[in-house]
Amino acid sequence: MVTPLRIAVTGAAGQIGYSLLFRLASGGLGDRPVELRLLEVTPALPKAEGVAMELVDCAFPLLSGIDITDDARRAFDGADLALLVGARPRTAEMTRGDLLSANGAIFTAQGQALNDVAGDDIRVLVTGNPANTNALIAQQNAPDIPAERFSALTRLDHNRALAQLALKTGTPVSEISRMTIWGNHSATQYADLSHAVVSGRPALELVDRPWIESEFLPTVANRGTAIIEARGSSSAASAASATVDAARDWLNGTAEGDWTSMAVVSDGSYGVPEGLVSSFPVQTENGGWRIVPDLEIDGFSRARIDTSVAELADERTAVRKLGLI
Ligand code: NAX
Repeated sequence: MVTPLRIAVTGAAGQIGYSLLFRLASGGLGDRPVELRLLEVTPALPKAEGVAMELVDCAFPLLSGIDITDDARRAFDGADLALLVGARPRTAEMTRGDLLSANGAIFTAQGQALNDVAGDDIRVLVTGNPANTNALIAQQNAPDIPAERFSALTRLDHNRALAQLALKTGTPVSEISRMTIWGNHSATQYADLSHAVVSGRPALELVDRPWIESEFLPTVANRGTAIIEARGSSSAASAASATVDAARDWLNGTAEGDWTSMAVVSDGSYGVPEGLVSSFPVQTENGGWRIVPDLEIDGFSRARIDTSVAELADERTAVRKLGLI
């Protein structure tokens, strides 16, 4: 019998959880059975129970078990994959420092619990915002887990960029490769078309600079806000879908000749200070990843990457000052 993939999902009773869990249980990561551990805060446990009831009612052939808990150590015990979705949202009265501090409390504790009890092959993907810095906090609080096992989600930004380019060029998404998101999962992120290929042709031959600057980049960077305005709540199904895409590619590998975008711990590549969790073009294979080397970065890209990376460096300084790392 195949051992099920043990997946811990935090924030399981939230909006993203409500979409993500069903994708995981229905084969989103492949045909290996899955055991789901739903981690929630105590008041949300009844809601998580309701989600679990619906998961049961789907009679998914690949779903081998569900556990619901408010204890991180129980959820992460022996886990192969931890999808850290639950986070403290920013409310109107909160400063940026308050937000980092509230999330710091969550991600220090979860990093320590992962360090103590997760499986040897654990991979940790952080979706909860501020995703890059939350991933940094968790990673720094899990000194026994190799740093390359931590990543933050920029796949939603990557998918948004693919979709906008597909719409503009009238090309199926499947015909587009080598899209890159650099930097932070925030409005400073940079969706780089310089290396993107559309049906075998460089994307830059098909779209012009004014479109990139005045439509493409702002649309991708501000898409989350546009969705909140239209829907009345933040992206959920697309965020869940991107989380599944990111986990699947991490575990199973990117397509030959292509790459994806993942925020990973920098080794200093492309001038991104070592240790920051920043988005890069990344190829994955056998559960590992490497930053695509030697891409040419022009002045336009350089300035935008630097702005986003500077924001990440500021966030790192802030969480250091708060004693979170
Ligand atoms: P919801 O508020 O619907 O759900 C969050 C859930 O997390 C709640 O049920 C809450 O009880 C739970 N939670 C809070 N603290 C927890 C803890 N310590 N342990 C376990 N569970 C905990 O938010 P949702 O819309 O699901 O979004 C979740 C997170 O994803 C937010 O931080 C959001 O900002 C972030 N996003 C990240 C995206 C990305 O691309 N990286 C895009 C979508 C989304 O904005």
